Order: sequence, then C-alpha cells, then structure tokens
Amino acid sequence: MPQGVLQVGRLMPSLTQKLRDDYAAYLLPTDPAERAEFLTSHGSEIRVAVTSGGVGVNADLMAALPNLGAVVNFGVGYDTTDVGAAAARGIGVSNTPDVLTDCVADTAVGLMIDTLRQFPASDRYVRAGRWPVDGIYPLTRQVSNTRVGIIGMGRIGGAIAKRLSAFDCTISYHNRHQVDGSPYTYVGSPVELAAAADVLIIAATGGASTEKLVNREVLDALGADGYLVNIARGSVVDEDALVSALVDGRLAGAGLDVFAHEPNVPEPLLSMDNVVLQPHVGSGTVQTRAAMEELTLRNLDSFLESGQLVTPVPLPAS
Ligand code: 8YV
Repeated sequence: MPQGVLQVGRLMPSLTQKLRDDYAAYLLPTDPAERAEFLTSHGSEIRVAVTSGGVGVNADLMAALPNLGAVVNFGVGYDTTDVGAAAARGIGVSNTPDVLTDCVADTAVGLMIDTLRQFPASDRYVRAGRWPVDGIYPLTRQVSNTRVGIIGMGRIGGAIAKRLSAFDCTISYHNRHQVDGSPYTYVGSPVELAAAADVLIIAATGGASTEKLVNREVLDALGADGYLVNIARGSVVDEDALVSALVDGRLAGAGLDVFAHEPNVPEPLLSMDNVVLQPHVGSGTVQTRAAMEELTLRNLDSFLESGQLVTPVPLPAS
C-alpha cells in the first residue's frame, strides 16, 4: 500500500529494497519524459522524499510535489537539497549526523598519512617490481608534529583534530564562527590558516556559502611544501586552481576523497604519485552505512507516524 514515499536518486541497494518492499516507495524516473509523466500522475501523492547528497531535492522538484512534508537525506551533507525553498514551503529536512563522524575522520587521517608518506605510490612501486631494480623509494614527509589547519570545526572537524592531537600535530582551524571552549587555535580566514599550516584539511559543509572557499590565493598561501586533504565536498575547492597548483609544483600534494564533478576526476591528477585519489568513500564501511540507513529509516518512520523528524537540519528563516 503506497504511503507517499518517493526515492530520489540512487541509494544503497538494501535501503532501496526496504523502501520498495516495506513502504511501496516510488522511484523518481531519471528520463525527463517519464519523470514529467510520473510527476503529473503521482506528484500530489508524495509526502516524503528520500534522497542523498548525490542528487537531493531542488526547488523545481519541490514545486512538482505539492504535498511534500519532508526530505529525508541519507548522509550528513545535504547541499544538493534546496533548504531555502524547503523552508519557504514548510518542508522539513533531515540528515544522518554523528553516526558517520568516526569513519569520515578516520578517512581524513588515513588520507593525510597516505598523501604525505605516499603509501599508495610505494605500494605500486613494489607491485611493479621496481624495488629490486631502482632501490630505495624516495623519502617522503613526516606526519607527526605537522601543523594542521582544519577548515570547518563541526563534529567531523573536531574528530579529525582529536585524532591528529595524538600525532602531536599543532591544530588550528577556521570556521564560520569561533567554537566556544575549543582547545584549538581559531584563525580568522582560510588564507591565514593555510599560510601557517603544513597540511590543510577541509571538513566544511558544501553549498553556496563555501563554494570555492579554497581558491588560488589559499593554495598559494599553503605553498609548495603544503598539502591539501579534502573529505568534505569538491565544491569547497576551486578544482582548476588545485590542478594548476599541482601541475606547476606550487603545492606538495593532495589527498582527495571528493571532487567537483563526481565521478569525474581531473585527468592530470591520475598520473601524480603525490596525489591520492579516493572515490568518495569517507563513510563507506559496512558498520557506518548500516547506521546511516537505520537513522534514515527512523526519520522516515517518525515523519510518517507523527510528522516529526528525528534529526532535522536547521533551515534558514523564510
Ligand atoms: C555519503 C557523504 O557517501 O554523508 C555525506 O555527506 O558525503 C557520504 O557519507 C553520501 O551522502 C552518500 O551518497
């Protein structure tokens, strides 16, 4: 019996199956003509859209779903959902905070170590049979005791800082506002943060407010001995500026889990041993994805039963 649930975009197979089997959810067609036809015949039945950061629900789709009351987002980042339009229409939005913090912070630290120490490239060196032929692998950069600047000191930024404190790193951060009681040093701008850091880690939310926050000026402040690590959103970095800095040797290296146009990765990065590339796997463990799925379904059930979301995101005043 349909309960007015619509899946928007691809989700984990287990979640897709539950939505279909337990909620008789519709799947929004991707073909434009089929989609238009679906929205005309079923648009007014839909009460909840379930989506993820990959696709989201934009203002046009909200307008085509006149009885939509909630957007339930699988993932902590919801930058692809138009929260301004949601607020204006009285639509609630939920995400999956906390349950993925540890995994994403683990990814940031792993990516930082892999990038500075070039472990993926040294693994390729062994597999290619180069060790007996070319001898010792070139020396790399120490991780412990580095000066780390973190952009975005929310839950994930804090968990990264906590882990890197155990490596005796000096931690500074830039954030929309200074975090009360934080043991780390607040810096007023990304440029100043980068200038005083060996490694700049991006843990900020995506969306218009952080679009290309890490631009050429910031990358130049990080400098030829500096490294960038991004586990947040590709949109936070000016990707063209990043590629040119790496091509020109104006940056020592980068560890990237996210990109501006996923799943496309800029071609020049593919051959660089000082760059580590990951296919957006920050939260990608069995345990964390199961916890994200569980929280997504709790939000869905709660909304269907009571009209309330369990983990709503703050919406802008409309
Ligand atoms: C997910 C993420 O992979 O939570 C987020 O914001 O980027 C990841 O944990 C993504 O949302 C799934 O599409």
